[in-house]
Amino acid sequence: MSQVTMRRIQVIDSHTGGEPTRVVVSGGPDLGRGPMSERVEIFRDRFDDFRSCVVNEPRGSDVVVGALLCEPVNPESAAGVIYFNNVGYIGMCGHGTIGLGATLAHMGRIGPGVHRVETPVGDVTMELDPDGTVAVENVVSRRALKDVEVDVPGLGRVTGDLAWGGNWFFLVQDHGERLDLANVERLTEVSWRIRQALEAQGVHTDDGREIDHVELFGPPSSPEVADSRNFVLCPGKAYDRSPCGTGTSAKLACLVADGKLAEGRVWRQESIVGSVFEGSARIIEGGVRPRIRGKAYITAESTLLVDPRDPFGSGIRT
Ligand code: PYC
Repeated sequence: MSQVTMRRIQVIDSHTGGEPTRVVVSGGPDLGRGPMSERVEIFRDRFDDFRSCVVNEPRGSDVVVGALLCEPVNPESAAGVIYFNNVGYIGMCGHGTIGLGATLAHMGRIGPGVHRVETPVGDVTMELDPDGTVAVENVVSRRALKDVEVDVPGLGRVTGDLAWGGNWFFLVQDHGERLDLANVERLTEVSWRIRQALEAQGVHTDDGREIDHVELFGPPSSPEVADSRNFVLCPGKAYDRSPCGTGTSAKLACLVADGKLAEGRVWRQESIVGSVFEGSARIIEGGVRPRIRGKAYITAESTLLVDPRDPFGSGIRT
């Protein structure tokens, strides 16, 4: 039998509050030396097959968030990173940055302390505690619009806030749904319909793009555990198993804007699977600087192999 040369992609997998992150540590495309905002465009234009190969079936699944580890522009940064999912690229990722911190610690590249990470939407920091907990200081987050009304077929009028937390979110409090893991199919359907209605009714981000994350809120499983529980629908229709770092950042921005959360006070956000992030916000010009704290666990170190003859070498795109 003739020998074929396989492409080899080294990855380290982790999960943060149940949500997986797959960090590509070697074997990724060369995106040059520009800022991450430029490199993500090169990634999108020229290497999108690589994205799909790493996170989509048969090597991944709809739930996996990929993180391409990059050489940073500033040598004082710990890393540059570009996050991606089953359908495209996301600006920042909170659970992913907590996973990245755990991964870099696992690789022996960082120790306890504060480390800067460059992302396509700006620099963030991650503070690694000796016990492995990571606190992410996210990009400036803000509420763009309050009480936006949208008519959702089959649901009626839904009211929500539009906020940026490193990704764009539509945050809904009064939806009448049960936020329970047994109800995720219904929650997925409801959130998807809300997203489609936003698009159909021309509710966009302030630079005219589609709002691609929908977040539903409800009471926590217990007031001892958290202040609120959420269900977050991601752009490719998978739901976030974690409380979503960027979604929690958007929530913090709304709470502070409404005078419901004081600067520095801890907000405990529970996810639909029961994991909790601790968040707090510092008020700065243009919004708040959120701090999101959580813990990730390493689940695998592996080498993805891509046979050039494999018809699904670029993953199955949905
Ligand atoms: O934790 O920010 C987050 C996130 C975004 C998409 C999935 N998780």
